[in-house]
Amino acid sequence: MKKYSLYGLIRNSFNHQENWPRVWRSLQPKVEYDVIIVGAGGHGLATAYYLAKEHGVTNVAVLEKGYVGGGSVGRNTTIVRSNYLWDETSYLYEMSMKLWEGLSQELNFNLMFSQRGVLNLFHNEQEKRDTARRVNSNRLNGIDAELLNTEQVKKLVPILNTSPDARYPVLGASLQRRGGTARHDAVAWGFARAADARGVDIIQNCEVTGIRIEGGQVTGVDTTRGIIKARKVAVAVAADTSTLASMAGLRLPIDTHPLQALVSEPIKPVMHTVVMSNAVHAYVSQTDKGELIIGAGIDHYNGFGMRGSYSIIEGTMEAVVDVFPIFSRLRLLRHWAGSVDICPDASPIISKTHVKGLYFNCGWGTGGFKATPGSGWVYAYTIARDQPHPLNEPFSIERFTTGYLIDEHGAAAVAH
Ligand code: FAD
Ligand code: PYC
Repeated sequence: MKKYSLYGLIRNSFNHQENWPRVWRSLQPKVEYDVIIVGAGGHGLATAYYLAKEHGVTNVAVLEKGYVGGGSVGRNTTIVRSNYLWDETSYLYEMSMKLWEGLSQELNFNLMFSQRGVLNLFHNEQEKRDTARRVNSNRLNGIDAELLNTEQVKKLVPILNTSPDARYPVLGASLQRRGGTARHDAVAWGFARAADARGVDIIQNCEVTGIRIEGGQVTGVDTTRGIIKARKVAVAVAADTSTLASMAGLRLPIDTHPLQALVSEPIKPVMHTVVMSNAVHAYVSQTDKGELIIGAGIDHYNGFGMRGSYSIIEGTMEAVVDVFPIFSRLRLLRHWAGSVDICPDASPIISKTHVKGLYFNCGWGTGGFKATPGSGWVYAYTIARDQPHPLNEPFSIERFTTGYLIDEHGAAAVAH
């Protein structure tokens, strides 16, 4: 296994300029590529990296309308887990988890992946039955999962309000010990640097405004920096995918919503695992700097801006303070929103389309960060071979006509 060098670690942590890939200078796009990836978020960059590494496809451009890491990959609450309900989703996220477990070494970039455990609380009898079902399903699929009672949860997170009189009484939780967090922007930078080192061009400030198709075959894209030709175009824009789909005459069953989060001022360590609660509409962990990072449920109206409504955050704060009373004295440091595409079954699309050479990876909703390496790996396979890997075959666009939906609303663990 590749080992860190002390020099490499120091270089990574100080982010020296010479350590950055060509992406940080202004790269001019070539006239033609084998593959164009639209969107330099986590998924687009991971796809480029695995295309180069696993399939030897290096004449690749990743086109980004803004800057690397400016989308949801740099806005999420960094929770990584693989405790989904259905087999198809469990296999995909567990494969991603296995990639996470070796990713800092593989990319030689400290992703600060921390398997501190993820608790999913339940607050009533029905939630308890649903959680037990998911824990059993995980174990049958070889994924670590435990069902804890109130006392066991309290032992892990002493600051939790476990009074039976609480507004949201904690009856127990599922625990995935291998779950945890990672440094989100490092994931974008790590994949960007590794893809760049293998010859991929990452081009910022280059918005795709049209998809060129001739005789049912993709021939390239229109961009704000001119036409760029390619026989394969792979979309990974994560938000407002419908606009990209409409450029190719496709209609996707996707809704785009704001999703908000915030961090508190930093305090000494008070919680050592991630705590999520669907009912409370919140998920909380503590960063290495000491900030509490708290996320909300989705805003219910559609929205494409990187902003959400105050009432959502207000509701989340009210609930969080009920569950963690000591947080009531903390001050808010920063608050932001991202924009997420959601499919009707809360599962993603990783698929070929009716247009030859055109692929879509989207609909990750509130949960695509944890999928970043796995999604990139299977998407690269699909693009390179022009056929899905068995792991992403169930996630094709066709499922919305066959009716073979994979409903993961419960395990999404974020209020929808
Ligand atoms: P992005 O980083 O959004 O990448 C897409 C890129 O495409 C963007 O940079 C965008 O600028 C670019 N783009 C768009 N249109 C064009 C165009 N026309 N031309 C060129 N470029 C274009 N998931 C988890 O698993 N765990 C979590 O804890 C978690 N928490 C979240 C909290 C919040 C507040 C939010 C907003 C999301 C959260 N998510 C979480 C979801 C996760 O962040 C997303 O599912 C995932 O990051 C999406 O994939 P991406 O990284 O490729 O997206
Ligand atoms: O999917 O685990 C998740 C998640 C946590 C916060 C937002 N999404």
